[in-house]
Amino acid sequence: MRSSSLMKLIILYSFACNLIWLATCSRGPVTISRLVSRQLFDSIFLHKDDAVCPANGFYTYESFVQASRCFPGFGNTGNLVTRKRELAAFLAQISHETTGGWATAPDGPYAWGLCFKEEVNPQSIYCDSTNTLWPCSPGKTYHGRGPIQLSWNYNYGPAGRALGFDGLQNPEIVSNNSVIAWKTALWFWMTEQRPKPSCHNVMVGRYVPTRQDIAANRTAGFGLVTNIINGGLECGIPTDGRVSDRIGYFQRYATIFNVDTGPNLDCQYQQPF
Ligand SMILES: *[C@@H]1O[C@H](CO)[C@@H](O)[C@H](O)[C@H]1NC(C)=O
Ligand SMILES: CC(=O)N[C@H]1CO[C@H](CO)[C@@H](O)[C@@H]1O
Repeated sequence: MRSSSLMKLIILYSFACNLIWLATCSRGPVTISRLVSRQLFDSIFLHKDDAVCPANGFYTYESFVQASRCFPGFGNTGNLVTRKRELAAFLAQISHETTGGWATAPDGPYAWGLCFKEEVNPQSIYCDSTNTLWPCSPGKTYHGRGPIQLSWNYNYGPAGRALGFDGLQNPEIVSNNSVIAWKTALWFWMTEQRPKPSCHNVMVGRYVPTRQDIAANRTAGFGLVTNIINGGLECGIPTDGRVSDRIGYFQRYATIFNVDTGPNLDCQYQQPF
């Protein structure tokens, strides 16, 4: 068999496996509701459905639970403390990404997660044109959308491929379909994108630093997750306001879940990936 036909066969095979996964995953077990009930969820996101929040009505508890069924390891790996800490870290990072809070906001700055579904005033269309694997579609913009504010063609492309939508031609679906929006956030959280580890593996103690990671001070902890998400802009610099906002959310949620945050909350001494 010529190697190009073999390549096609492999692609077809992985595509078929992915279709099967997609078709069955939405009927997977519901485990996340054991850690976070609707009542607890609502007490975490006190203002997400306020009229002033552009995302009001969008990020429902039901769609979060539904999306989590495709990621059975999420909040379901390790002992109870580890599971709660991972969930608190995830909810904290998406809260910062979508925050509507400010220093003197009602109920404090960290009660305003999930206020936005789309980036306000994007400064670019987030098209990395050097990326030929995931080429941008004309007229489309890959600015932040959804709980994790998925950005860039090289994230929309693979997220869509994994989750069953055309991320390059139809990026808008991430701000139009709540279950897909949650799935993109969980996909980002669970998926290793080398040389970065997955956020999930960092929070459940499965991160194995490489020699480069050790030289760059990339030690496990919430700060490393921040580094994975936006380290290029936020890490390796003295006290960044965005990093402190992420930490503030994490501390509030860790208290709510009654777990400690673990070490290395900050990434100011870490080099970005
Ligand atoms: C690693 O962290 C220490 C402080 O803990 C800092 O002095 C050093 O410059 C850091 N190294 C790198 C490569 O950033
Ligand atoms: C029906 C609906 O919600 N449409 C929205 C889809 O997303 C785009 C932007 O990403 C919005 O402008 C539409 O209003």
